[in-house]
Amino acid sequence: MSLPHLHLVSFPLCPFVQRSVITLKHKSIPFERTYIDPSDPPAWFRDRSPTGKVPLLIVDEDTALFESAVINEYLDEISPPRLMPDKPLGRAQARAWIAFASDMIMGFHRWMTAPDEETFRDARNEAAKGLTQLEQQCRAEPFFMGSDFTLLDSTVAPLLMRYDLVRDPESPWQPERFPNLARWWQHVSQLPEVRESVPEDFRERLGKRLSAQEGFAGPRLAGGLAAGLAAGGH
Ligand SMILES: N[C@@H](CCC(=O)N[C@@H](CS)C(=O)NCC(=O)O)C(=O)O
Repeated sequence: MSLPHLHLVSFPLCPFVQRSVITLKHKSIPFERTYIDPSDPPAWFRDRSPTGKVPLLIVDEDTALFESAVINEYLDEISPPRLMPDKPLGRAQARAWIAFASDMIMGFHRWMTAPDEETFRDARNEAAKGLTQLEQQCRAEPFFMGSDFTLLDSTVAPLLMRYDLVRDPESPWQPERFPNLARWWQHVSQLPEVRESVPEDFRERLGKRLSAQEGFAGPRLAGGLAAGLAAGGH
């Protein structure tokens, strides 16, 4: 089957873009990529995007798709084999947990950008609750839902990559508390499609973003990221 021309409009730090990149790379689907700054988007992007958000996938220079979960299902449908369970109930479960992981990305963002200590602690507690629920679902055999890579793996990887990088003594991500997720991440973080799903200077960009943030969380988390860098950890 011949594939359409795919143009992914991206932002280097965006976890939603990253999940589409992981799917594209996992399936070895060729694509063109343009980076924009969604906080100061070019006019052509404003014209084409109904939400003003990335990712935007322009198919055959004609149709613009938005919402990363929808983009991922489209990519999956046009390039077999499918990265979703065979049975309707399994697919419904995968979609539900994909939506759950999207909320957790927003939760990570609330924690990372908390303006004061109280918001930081509240966001931390909420995120820890979400991680506990993900932990109960994660089979890590070696993939999230079992022996096969699914769109849920593409979706959760950007979240864990960020928690793994942004270290803090009070981080909701404490690997020893979440052994399934930790085992899963140890495996999935080594996959080329995950390693190559962000720009090479991703940490530095994240560090700059945190340092530039005003309020409680930014400077504190930037310090943790720098310490991880100095120790050669990730
Ligand atoms: N639900 C959307 C979320 C996408 C999203 O929030 N993207 C951010 C960048 S990570 C964005 O473009 N923000 C610009 C804005 O909100 O104006 C999806 O899954 O695609």
